[in-house]
Amino acid sequence: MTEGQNTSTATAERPLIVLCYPRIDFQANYHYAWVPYSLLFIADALVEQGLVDVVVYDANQDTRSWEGLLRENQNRLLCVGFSIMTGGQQISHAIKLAQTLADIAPGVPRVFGGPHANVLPSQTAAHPLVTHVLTGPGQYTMPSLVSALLGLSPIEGVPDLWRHVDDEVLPPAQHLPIDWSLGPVRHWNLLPLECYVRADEAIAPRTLNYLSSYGCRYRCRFCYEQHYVHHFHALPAQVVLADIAGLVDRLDLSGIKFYDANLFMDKPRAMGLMDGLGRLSPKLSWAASIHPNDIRVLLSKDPNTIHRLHAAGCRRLLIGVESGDDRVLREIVRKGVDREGILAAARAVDAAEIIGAYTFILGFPGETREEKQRTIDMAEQIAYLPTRPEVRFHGYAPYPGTPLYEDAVNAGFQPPGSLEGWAGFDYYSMRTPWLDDTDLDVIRRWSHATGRRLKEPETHPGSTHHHEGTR
Ligand code: B12
Repeated sequence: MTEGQNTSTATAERPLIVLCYPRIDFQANYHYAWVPYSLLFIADALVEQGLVDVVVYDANQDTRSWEGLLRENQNRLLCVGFSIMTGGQQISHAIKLAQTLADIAPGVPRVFGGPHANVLPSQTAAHPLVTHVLTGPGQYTMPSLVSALLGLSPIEGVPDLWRHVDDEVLPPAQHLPIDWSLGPVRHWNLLPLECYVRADEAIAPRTLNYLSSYGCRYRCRFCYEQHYVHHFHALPAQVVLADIAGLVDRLDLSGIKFYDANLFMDKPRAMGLMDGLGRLSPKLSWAASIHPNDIRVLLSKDPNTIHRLHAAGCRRLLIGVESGDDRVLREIVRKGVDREGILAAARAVDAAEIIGAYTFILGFPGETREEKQRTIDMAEQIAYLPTRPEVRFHGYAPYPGTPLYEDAVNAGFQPPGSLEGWAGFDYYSMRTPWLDDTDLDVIRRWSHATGRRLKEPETHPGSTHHHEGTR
């Protein structure tokens, strides 16, 4: 990143907010660069509010020194926000960056937010280096905190704010109403977008990621999504299309990877989006996540829908299958679709020549060897479909805030008891009582496998940790 590129009209006297996206390890294993949308939405709202300058620091991409940035601005820093998700060592990197800030400017509030903080706000706020935690969508809560820090409104009025005062964690006095609506980004120049445009071999030479909705109405029991927003919030199709057309123009894009948990949650909206994307000129290639049951629903309405998706530029669909066993799908995961439904969806996607990227999970609490084997058999069946879809296995990792996490804890999983403890929680290296050596071997061999590659004798580059997919 080049200095100044992501600073809103800076003036020496204005207070400054730095929003930091700490590094995620294994980034080197991905072929891609992810726009830190979490912080972009917040920075965008702060620019609109007009009270402060804003800098977004993406530690995955930024070439500036963190210490240098803080020292240079220490006299006007109003607060620094850190985004954290569980895993990928992001929490431990956040703690280090917060320590540097505390050393340079001890009085500047260190505000934490993001998926991990949303789930465990009180434990996060209790960490000695954390002064505030804001849960939920930061574009609605952060401007309110800024106004309070500037003395323009009472701190008690800030929704969903947890404060670490002396040795105590004070819970929020207010909550954000659940019926907030999602607005588009207005200040794309807050990030040097060009550095996030990458080639994706299954999509297009100039591909950028894009987020058009929050949440998912399915209730898969291992997934964090249901914890976060409870409701599904989405930008209208027309807004998304205009926004994407602008980005295509500005960045000469040829591809879009949708970040949405499930782009097809709202079918009429998704179809409107699809038709609009199909009409864009020049034509874009794109990829998205879809729940296998949504493929079933779309096909039941019109068997031609998947072909229409391909005609509209859809090149890859990320599909979470999780298990090939009906009991596991029904009782443990509550996936909302059975094995036959998944196989039918996979065949339809294949017939439309869209690349399916299928993910499977092994090692759910209470899963038997036979059930795991059915999953492996089904993955193989899918991997050898004519288009040779991508198939990956992951070990089940209990993420806090999910219903299955409670089951895992009841069945003997011992979760970390502090933010520091969660810093070491790693999705790739974690072991639970439900993963044995056979499972680990399957996960290793299939971590970046396609039907074709499975025929190869062994280790292709990046086989142990590779985990790319639509993400
Ligand atoms: C892109 C992405 C990634 C990228 C991250 C890079 C990047 N720059 O974003 C990559 C691919 C590296 C990644 C990796 C992983 N990811 Co991921 N990822 C996502 C994804 C698809 C989008 C994230 C996003 O931008 N969301 C949109 C923004 C706007 O939402 P948000 O992050 O929640 O931010 C809002 C609020 O939380 C809040 N907020 C966020 N930060 C802050 C900070 C402050 C100060 C404040 C006040 C508020 C605030 O305000 C934001 C704006 O509204 C999400 C799913 C999703 N659709 O959200 C999963 C998700 C974040 N990932 C998740 C997980 C588990 C992982 C992995 C650990 C495992 C995996 N799934 O691969 C790995 C870990 C890394 C590794 N070892 O490889 C989980 C996190 C669950 C949790 N409890 O933390 C999610 C939610 C998926 C899920 N449903 O389970 N991921």
